[in-house]
Amino acid sequence: MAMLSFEKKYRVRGGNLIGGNTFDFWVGPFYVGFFGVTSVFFATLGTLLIVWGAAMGPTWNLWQISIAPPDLSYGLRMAPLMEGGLWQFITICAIGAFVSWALRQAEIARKLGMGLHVPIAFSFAILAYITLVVIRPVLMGAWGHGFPYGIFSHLDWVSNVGYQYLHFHYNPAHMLAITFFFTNALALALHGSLILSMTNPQKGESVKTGEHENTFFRDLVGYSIGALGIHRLGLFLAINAAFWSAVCIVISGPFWTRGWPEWWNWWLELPFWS
Ligand code: 07D
Ligand code: 07D
Ligand code: U10
Repeated sequence: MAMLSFEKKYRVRGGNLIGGNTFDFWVGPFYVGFFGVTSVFFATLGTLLIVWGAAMGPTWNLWQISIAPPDLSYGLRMAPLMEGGLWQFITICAIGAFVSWALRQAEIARKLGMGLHVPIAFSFAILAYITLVVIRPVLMGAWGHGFPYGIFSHLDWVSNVGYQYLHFHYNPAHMLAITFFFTNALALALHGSLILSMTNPQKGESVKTGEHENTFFRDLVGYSIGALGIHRLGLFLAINAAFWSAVCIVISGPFWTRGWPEWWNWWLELPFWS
């Protein structure tokens, strides 16, 4: 969208995190800034490395392209480019791009005098990714425990790792994460439908108010969380979904090596039963 007339007054200098006013300008609708440049740099370099890896074969089929991490025998060392080194460089670029993007969000929020809620929320997605490709591999002693960069190959990785623990659904943190994801969808469906039902009236009807929103849920379930509350709840649910996802995978291997169903034996072993 072209620059809206009222946007001019928000396009102010300052608020940068580092480097004074480096790249403190806009290109079309985009704020550039120092971290915009680092975002573009890492994202471009990482993408080019993936394309280069794809060019080394064996396929140009988009679904089958895959850049694998090094073999487990390389441990935590750097590997030759074609034997996982490429995956290591792409991982560095991905982390560089994601962290730059979060800092860019923070910089823009500061310029506008807003809270830092958006970058804080995104940092939980970054945490989940870093848990998969850095924290867990380091704890297990080999980069080879990271997931491969390919559309279908990363699904194979999830399935294989899941079955290594016999039945991943028995992982208690996985249960929590899934419950947060599902609750998040329920909350967004309730909120989206409620707002549309208030603000998109039939022809001739007037737009309803916050009082109607509260009354609807009081009539239905006896309680309304309120306009601010539903957004707090949404953020809480989403952040927890990502957080417990990170927990469920970091405990699989570093802290629990057997099948997840066996973990539940603590219940049978309670002294209470004997
Ligand atoms: C809608 C925001 C837009 C983002 C999109 C994703 C790329 C990748 C790269 C050709 C909600 C853009 C995609 C840039 C292209 C190459 C090499 C976000 C929205 C549209 N996955 N995953 C997908 C990623 C992991 C899993 C789809 C990324 C873990 C399962 C897409 C990561 C595990 C399924 C994708 C990542 C895992 C998918 C749709 C990083 C556990 C599916 C994503 C960086 C988390 C689904 C074929 C989406 C699918 C799917 C991207 C990590 C499991 C290709 C970038 C290792 C079970 N994943 N994923 O809509 O259809 O997200 O797969 O961590 O069923 Mg995945
Ligand atoms: C990691 C993505 C981060 C993304 C970032 C941004 C770009 C830019 C550009 C669009 C975390 C990327 C941006 C690239 C794009 C443009 C322009 C998000 C990440 C930073 N599971 N399971 C989960 C369910 C089973 C298994 C999580 C359900 C089986 C393993 C979630 C089911 C077995 C792992 C989840 C189910 C199994 C998981 C994923 C049902 C397989 C993980 C969400 C109904 C046989 C993973 C941290 C997530 C995890 C994970 C859900 C089934 C195995 C809770 C609902 C039983 C091995 N599963 N799962 O983490 O926790 O998002 O990863 O059966 O590793 Mg599971
Ligand atoms: C919400 C809301 C709300 C709203 C909202 C929203 C939540 C209150 C008020 C927002 C929600 C939506 C809009 C709904 C839809 C969103 C989703 C479903 C989420 C998923 C989103 C997508 C799939 C879209 C993803 C798109 C992206 C990420 C944009 C991609 C853009 C870029 C890659 C460009 C980024 C720009 C940058 C980094 C800076 C500027 C740079 C340029 C213009 C390029 C030029 C480069 C330079 C000048 C730098 C030089 C480059 C260098 C040095 C690198 C060179 C390196 C080499 C190797 C060559 O609650 O209600 O309503 O709307």
